[in-house]
Amino acid sequence: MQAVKGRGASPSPDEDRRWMSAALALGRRNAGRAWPNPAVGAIIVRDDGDGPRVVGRGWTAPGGRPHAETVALAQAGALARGATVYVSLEPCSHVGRTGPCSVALIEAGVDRVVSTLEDPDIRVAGDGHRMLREAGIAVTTGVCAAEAAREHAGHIRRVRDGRPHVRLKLAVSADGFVGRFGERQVPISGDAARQAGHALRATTDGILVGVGTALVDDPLLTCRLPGLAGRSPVRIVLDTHGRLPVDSALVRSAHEVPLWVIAGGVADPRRLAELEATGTTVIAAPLTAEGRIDLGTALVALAERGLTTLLVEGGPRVATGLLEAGLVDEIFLVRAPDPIGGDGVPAFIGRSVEDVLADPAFVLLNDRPLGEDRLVHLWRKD
Ligand code: AOF
Ligand code: ZN
Repeated sequence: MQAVKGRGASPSPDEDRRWMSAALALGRRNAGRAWPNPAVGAIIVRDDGDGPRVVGRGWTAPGGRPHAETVALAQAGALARGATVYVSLEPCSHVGRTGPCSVALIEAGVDRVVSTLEDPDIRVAGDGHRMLREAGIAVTTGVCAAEAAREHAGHIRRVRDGRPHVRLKLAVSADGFVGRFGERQVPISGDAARQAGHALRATTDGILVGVGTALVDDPLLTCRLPGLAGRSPVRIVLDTHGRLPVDSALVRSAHEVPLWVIAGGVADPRRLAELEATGTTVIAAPLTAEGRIDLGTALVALAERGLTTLLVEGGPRVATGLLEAGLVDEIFLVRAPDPIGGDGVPAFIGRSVEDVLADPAFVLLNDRPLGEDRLVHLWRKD
């Protein structure tokens, strides 16, 4: 049977899923730096009767523009006419910093659009799919929807709940400790886990620690994988009293990698001005009745500044506080084989690691070896 030129045989649901997996993988390329936008991927495929071929690929650019579809369409040029476009999130329908992707797809004369989920952004929310259908384009949605919901969890959380998707990452010794009291940066996990941790930094918008961790560890919180140094997330310190020293590794690098300090109204304004003079952004946050920064409000402030995903790397008080407030969406727990013994710092306050692992709010996605350690990956149910 002769296939219609430019259209070919209709792909099977399996083929659709394979192309969509490719689109999702393209979108992942800019995870961690497309914020405030979702990191979307698009792939344009045409079949002139001799099998499918890719004529355009795109992914959301750093800072969120141009959108994935625009990039892929520009690459495909006239070859987009009659082709199928796989896009990892509903194409936008609003006039933003440029015209809507749905209009660009219609004008390019594509035949079919395959997408995953509706974009929860109220400016889109189904309108993109509707516009395409009204223009006579065949639209298939729901392909790889579960994968897309994970991929775009940050965007979805920010749009729906006004806060970033929170990833809690911690490395615990066999006896449940994350460090030793009074000691700086005690090595717990091995090299493979360290590299995976840095890869996670590269693909998350922001990284947060409490000032206690910043004071004890004097961390840099950048991504230090070869070739990925430019992928460091925004570094954020929760610092109620404005105690972060100006000669800390974080502040000294504030001109190279953004540093935001969230301080309470009790902090000395002169200290905060000193921090600002170093290029650090100071964000004022209200305090709770106990005199601590309200974590929920702090997360809202970060989402307002555009962050869609946040990696939390310590310490125990911040981790426990976020868990208790139901503000943790994903947990990466690296379990090392050796005990620390002696005066270890427990991972959580008033809760054991086993207790957190058994928390019914989470499902276990994965528990696998990672070098000499194990990586346990949990995901919040709702
Ligand atoms: C797409 N393709 O690659 C992305 C989309 O500020 P703007 O104008 O860039 O619009 C941002 C919104 O666009 C964002 O909230 C989300 O709804 C959508 N992101 N849409 O068609 C893309 N990144
Ligand atoms: Zn768009």
